[in-house]
Amino acid sequence: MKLLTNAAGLVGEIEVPADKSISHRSIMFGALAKGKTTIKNFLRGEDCLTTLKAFQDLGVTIEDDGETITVEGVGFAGLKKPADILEMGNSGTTTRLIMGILAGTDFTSVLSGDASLNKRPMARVMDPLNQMGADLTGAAGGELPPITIVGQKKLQPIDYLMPVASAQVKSAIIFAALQAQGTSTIVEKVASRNHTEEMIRQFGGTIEVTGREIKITGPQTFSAQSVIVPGDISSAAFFLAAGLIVPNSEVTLTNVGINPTRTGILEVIQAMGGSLTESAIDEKNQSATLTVKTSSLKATEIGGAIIPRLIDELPIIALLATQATGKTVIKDAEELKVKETNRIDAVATELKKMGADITATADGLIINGPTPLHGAAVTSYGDHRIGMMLQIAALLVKNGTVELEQAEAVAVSYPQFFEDVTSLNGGR
Ligand code: SPQ
Repeated sequence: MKLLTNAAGLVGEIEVPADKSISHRSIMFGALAKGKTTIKNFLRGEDCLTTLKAFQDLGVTIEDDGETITVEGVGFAGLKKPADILEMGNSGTTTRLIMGILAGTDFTSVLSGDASLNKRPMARVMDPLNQMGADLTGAAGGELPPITIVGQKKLQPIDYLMPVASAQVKSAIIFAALQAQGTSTIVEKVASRNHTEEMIRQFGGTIEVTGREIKITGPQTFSAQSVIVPGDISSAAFFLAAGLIVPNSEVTLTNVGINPTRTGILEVIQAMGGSLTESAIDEKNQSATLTVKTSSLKATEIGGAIIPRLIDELPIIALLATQATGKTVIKDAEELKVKETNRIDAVATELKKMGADITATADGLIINGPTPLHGAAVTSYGDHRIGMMLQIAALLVKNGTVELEQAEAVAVSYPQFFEDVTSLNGGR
């Protein structure tokens, strides 16, 4: 696909799509609750539709009237053995969280995804769930999907010190702990997004969180809720960046989720000297309107505890750094290597093709800026976030064209992304 280049300025207001992490979890908690859960502003991106379909395959009635999703909850015990392999598509979140749910069933299920998903590490989830008494095995006895889950109705509680900072691993263990008899303690390596913990409370369950320590006593039951999903800060990130680096821009993004476990990018923008204002802050729904203007940016250092709070934004933050004055260092981000693609290598390789001064390191990136970007033939590697980052990079290209391979990957989290780029660019 030929990308939009040489933007004159992005101006206007958009509402970014619904939060992907919360949309996945709203289907899961809706299915596990007793009663009828309604979900408004559900993200109809490919990954969340994968979760929706998987729970239908597990015997849950889920209907979409185009506006509201209705989930007829069946409780943990009401899930039914699927007739076939459960298709996980490109979605790590669906795969890992559902492993924790299926660990406590009385049937066997098999999870398999696309070529990218089937290369992503699963031992991080299989190991603790096996310690709790379930029986999970990967392809050829290893840790890669297809994963076979032999459920165990009588799961044991666990005391688990997490070796990786991961909300998906944490959530999978939490889902299993909710079904176990007794109290489980999970200690996070570094605090990660807490949507699962928040939804347990929203659906009437109990969970104790003290710093990085989480205590859950099972078994628990949930009651149906009305969920309104806020906008996704990870999707907003592309237009926050575009508004800062495309000349003559002023972009306003409404209803953006600002859960503090997700807002690392806002701190980075401030540290880089970007013009960012927050308004219409809604404390209850954890959302706000964010406005950015073209700014002259300075380099920064990003590492340590902030990393899980901006892990999915690092590709677009790397692009910001190519336009900032000085040397930006991103470290402690080795988890980027096991996302939809190796995002450290993908970002460095593709931005280098466009003229950036960027080097991949073992746990991050080093970027010297500012550098003008030029036309090139680039690829998303089938990774939505790499594809969207490259379209924002292309907006800066004055001469030449940018041809993006596998542009369709953006539909995983942001189906109308290219339309929103065009509309903010005055329809051009
Ligand atoms: O679902 P998937 O494919 O893993 O999605 C990604 C993304 O960029 O959209 C990661 F590739 O987001 C993850 C995120 O990186 C979503 C997520 C969640 O909803 O719990 C948590 C993070 O992953 P992890 O492995 O750090 O827990």
